[in-house]
Amino acid sequence: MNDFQYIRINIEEQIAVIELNRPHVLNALNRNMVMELVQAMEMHDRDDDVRVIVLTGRGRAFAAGADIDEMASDDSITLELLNQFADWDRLALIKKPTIAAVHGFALGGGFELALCCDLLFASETAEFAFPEVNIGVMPGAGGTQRLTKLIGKTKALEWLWTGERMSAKEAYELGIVNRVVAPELLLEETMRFARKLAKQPPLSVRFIKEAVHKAVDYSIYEGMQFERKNFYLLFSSEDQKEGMRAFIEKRKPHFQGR
Ligand code: CO8
Repeated sequence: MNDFQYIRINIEEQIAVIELNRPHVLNALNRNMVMELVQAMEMHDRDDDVRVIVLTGRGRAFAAGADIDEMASDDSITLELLNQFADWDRLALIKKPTIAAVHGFALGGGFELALCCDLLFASETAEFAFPEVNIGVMPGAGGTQRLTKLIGKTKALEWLWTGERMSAKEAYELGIVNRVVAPELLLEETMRFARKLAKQPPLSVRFIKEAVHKAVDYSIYEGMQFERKNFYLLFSSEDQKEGMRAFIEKRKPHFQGR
């Protein structure tokens, strides 16, 4: 079960709890971690003994985004050929209910991952943001589409343009988060809800999910193809190189708009 390098899995009472497990880099999402996560999710999706999947992060963050060290020297063509977002597309096809239990940072790709889940439970200390703009890029795994569908165009643009952090309370008020709970109760409360969901008729739960997602996501695929090209394009810019280099060198970036 735990043959994975970057995630840990625990199954109890028909609930699979998947934990992102790179705490030394705040669970920064490298490509292998995402591949493992997709494999694990699909495995549990097909397992009759699992009814709900909970996703959480080990250490002090849920996930601080894509692994900047891994992608800093990428260019547009490498990204197009890698086609990493095909893995993310598979996450959106999971049929069983998924719940993100978020504490600490959920930034960039980490926020996108939380938004891929059906429900989001947050600790009072959770902080959400799309800081990609600060390193000269933009979300690439559905962020512009999913956030906009959830909170509307004007609010989404503000968060995406500024890259500012959103508290758990703000995320709750915007309708992004289902529950905000004390940090020490996050997993307990999430599991309590997951157990309730696991007792519901699985087929009804499955078909309700499918129908609701159709209503929300009808044209998301087209939107994400568009987003992806723009994400790749930014890797041709000097500002992307400068933004990521500055992060790694722990200094302020100097952007020139090219
Ligand atoms: N990538 C790589 N390493 C990271 C990342 C990251 N995203 N985030 C944190 N780390 C590392 C740090 O480099 C540091 O390592 P070390 O100890 O070796 O120096 C360690 O984690 C701890 O981080 P800090 O010392 O910086 O901890 P602080 O508490 O001071 O700060 C922050 C925490 C605010 C989260 C800070 O680390 C930060 O700003 N991180 C980057 C956040 C960010 O910009 N995320 C967006 C990345 S871009 C993105 O997600 C694009 C999505 C595209 C699609 C998704 C594909 C997977």
